Amino acid sequence: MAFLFKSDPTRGQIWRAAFARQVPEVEFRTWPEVGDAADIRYLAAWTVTRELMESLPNLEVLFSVGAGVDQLDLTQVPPHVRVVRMLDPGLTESMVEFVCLSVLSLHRDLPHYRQAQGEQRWAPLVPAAATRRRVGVMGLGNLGRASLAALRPLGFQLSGWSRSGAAVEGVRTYAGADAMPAFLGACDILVCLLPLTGETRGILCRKSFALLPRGAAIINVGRGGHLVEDDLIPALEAGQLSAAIIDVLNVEPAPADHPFWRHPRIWLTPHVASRTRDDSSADVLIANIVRHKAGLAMAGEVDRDRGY
Ligand code: NDP
Ligand code: OXD
Repeated sequence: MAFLFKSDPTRGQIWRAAFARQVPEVEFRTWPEVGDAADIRYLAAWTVTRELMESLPNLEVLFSVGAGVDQLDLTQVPPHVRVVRMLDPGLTESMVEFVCLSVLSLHRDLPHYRQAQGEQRWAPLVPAAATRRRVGVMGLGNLGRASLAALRPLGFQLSGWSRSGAAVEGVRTYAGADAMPAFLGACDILVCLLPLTGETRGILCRKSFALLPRGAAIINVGRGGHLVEDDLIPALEAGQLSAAIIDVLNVEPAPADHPFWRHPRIWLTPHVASRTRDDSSADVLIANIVRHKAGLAMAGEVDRDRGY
């Protein structure tokens, strides 16, 4: 029985050592050194191709090395292969930091001060109380909930939107498409932490911006495909939005002529809100292999029909 690793080589060394310590009976192989492909039961990758899938006749579980799975193109993955996303506590910790940093930056008007500094203007604003600032998170999964829990002690008015609208302590929750206008209407700062699916693609667009209070700000730490990029600058220029922190784009890295690079009200970061941590993720993945071998449910298994 073998595990095939197709990701960053440094991470591979750390995972290999963890496998040797914790599950020595599972042989660790690193792509493209597949060996006898019939041995491979488990694969961990960021992306896969049809050729790779067809070359692994006994594959049982595909582990995403990230929290998202949209990049895997599940149409190339045979239906019997189970797909599991990464629930790494280290990744969650980094996302929480980034969301708090971004919300606080917008709350305390840092895009305004960066722009004013560039123009040598001393332009103080009266800071709003956090208790008067409404922060809404789209996506109440692992990352959305953890981010809300960290924002809560700061005093913000918190709301969250998801398909089911499941309760979150200290957060006003909204369920499904019908509740989206009411949710958006009460967000001064909107954070997107949705998975990218057929239903969520393009959810940040002219229409949803119009439902936000005038002057709201957005943070997209989900996927580039959530944002209709052509709609962002017009919304900023019209004053409907005041600022945007954009960590993910449709095409990464951003091409040199991408208009977001130079817009004073857009802060662009290179898909760094979070990342799977090499050490903590090994333990999570190995725990899932142990569970799978014992016939138990794995943490983070994806519902392939839902797409997340
Ligand atoms: P989860 O799968 O745990 O949570 C997804 C949430 O989105 C759930 O609350 C779900 O609702 C909700 N949702 C899904 N579809 C819809 C829909 N159509 N309408 C309303 N709500 C919906 O995901 P994670 O929290 O682990 O991760 C979220 C995303 O963050 C990842 O998919 C990835 O794209 C992104 N990410 C970005 C990173 C970065 O560096 N920028 C790093 C890591 C992840 P319900 O609860 O009802 O099922
Ligand atoms: C992820 C990511 O999905 O890094 O983990 O974007």
